[in-house]
Parts: sequence; C-alpha cells; structure tokens
Amino acid sequence: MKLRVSPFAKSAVIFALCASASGCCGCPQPVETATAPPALSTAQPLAGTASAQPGTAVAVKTCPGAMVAAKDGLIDDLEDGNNQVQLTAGRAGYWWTAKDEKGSTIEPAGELKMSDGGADGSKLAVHVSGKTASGDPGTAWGAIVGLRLAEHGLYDASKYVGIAFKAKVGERSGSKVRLKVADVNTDPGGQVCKDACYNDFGKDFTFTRDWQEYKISFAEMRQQDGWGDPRPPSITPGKLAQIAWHMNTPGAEFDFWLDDVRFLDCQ
Ligand SMILES: [Ca+2]
Repeated sequence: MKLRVSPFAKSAVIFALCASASGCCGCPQPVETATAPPALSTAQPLAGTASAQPGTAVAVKTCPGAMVAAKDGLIDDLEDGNNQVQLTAGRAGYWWTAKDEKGSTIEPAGELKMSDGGADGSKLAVHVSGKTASGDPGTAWGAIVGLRLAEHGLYDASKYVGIAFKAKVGERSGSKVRLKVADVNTDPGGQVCKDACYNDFGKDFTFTRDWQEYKISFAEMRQQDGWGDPRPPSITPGKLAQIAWHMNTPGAEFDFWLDDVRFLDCQ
C-alpha cells in the first residue's frame, strides 16, 4: 500500500507513523513522535525518517507519561568546582559567559567560577549577575551563560527527551530568562545557518527567589517568532551544540542562579 500525504498534513503523518510503528498510539512505552517527508510508503523503514537536511523534520523522542532524570543524564551539578561539565555519556564541554558590546555586563566574565550556595543544600552553583543594555535587541542582545556539551562538535542527545535544571533569581533581579538549546541548524558550528543563526529552540522562563526545578521536553522547545534561518519544525536532539540561559530583557538587572542541569528520560 502506498501512503501519500500533503506536506502540510503533519498530524496525519504522525498518526500514520505511530500506528504502523507500534501498532497502537496509546501503548504505555516511550514512542517516537516524528514528522516525515511529504511522501512515504508504509513498507519503508521508519527509523530512516530522521534527516540532517536543514529545515526538514526529525524524530523527537517523547514520553507517554512523566519525564524523570535520565540514569546517565547529569550534565553538571557544579560540585567539583571546575568549569567543565561532568564527563558522562560522551559529554566534555565547558561553561562560559558572554555579553553584547552595547554596554551589558556579566560577572564573572570570561572563565566561569562556581559560587557557594548550591540548590538543595549542595555546595556550589552557577551564579551570574549584571545588567543588560537598552537599545536595538539585534545588537544590544544582553548577557548569557551556558555550556557546550561536547569538547568538539555536536552532541547526540537523541536518547533523551528533555532537560531539567534548578534556578532562582536574587532580590533585585528581573525574573525572565530564556533557555536556549543550540543545535545543528541554529549554531554556526553546524554549518547550516549562514546570516541568521542563534535563534535557538528553547523557552522563556520566569523564575522565583527560591530554588525550583524546571523541566522542559525537546518537543516543547520553540524558536522565537519572526527571525532566524532555517526555521525547522523542531529541534534536532541528535545534534546539539550547547545549552544556555539568556538574560534578554533590555535595561534590566539580573542576579541568576543555576544548578543541577541534566537530561531527562521517560519514567
Ligand atoms: Ca550544586
């Protein structure tokens, strides 16, 4: 049987893949939610629908139930005090900070030193503070703290379903921070985007003055509206570059704490 679908009928494709891959869409095991090329045959292997072509759909793993900490998912709890992520599951990148050249500030600048006062009584955390500049957000883009996942190149996180981290903000701080997860399509190192990189998939978070854990699935992550090229349907978890937290409210003080960054899996 030949199944043909419109490129716009994504829900039909998802249903077709779901039905033929597992026999039932409500089965109590992790399922791959995927979009696919505009035409496919049910006789073709479904695992091959993921593609590295810019702008095409890839498989993003999702859970039928809750997301929990992955067994080998700890990216960093900062307790070793160094600025390299945990050397687990092939990860080996480093923490970093950056700011625009229009007057934004961030401390510590350059090499990130970990601060006393971690989440849940732990010893150390990431703590950055400063002020974002006002002006054209294209150039006065603010300040950012993040980590590379691999020492070189991209990291395959396709076996995970999302990311968790603990965060809080200080008394005089703005509370909005955007989580940005750069992948092959949005990081210049992926050699896909040319003039409109950095519109990473992610989410705008509002934090409180108390440590709390936040979870987000890869499937929930979105690019910002109105800019960026390419604009694929989803993040590509199999080719991630870095995870970052972007202070992007113009003219605002920030005092941002971060701890226990990890990948998630299904319960
Ligand atoms: Ca800690």
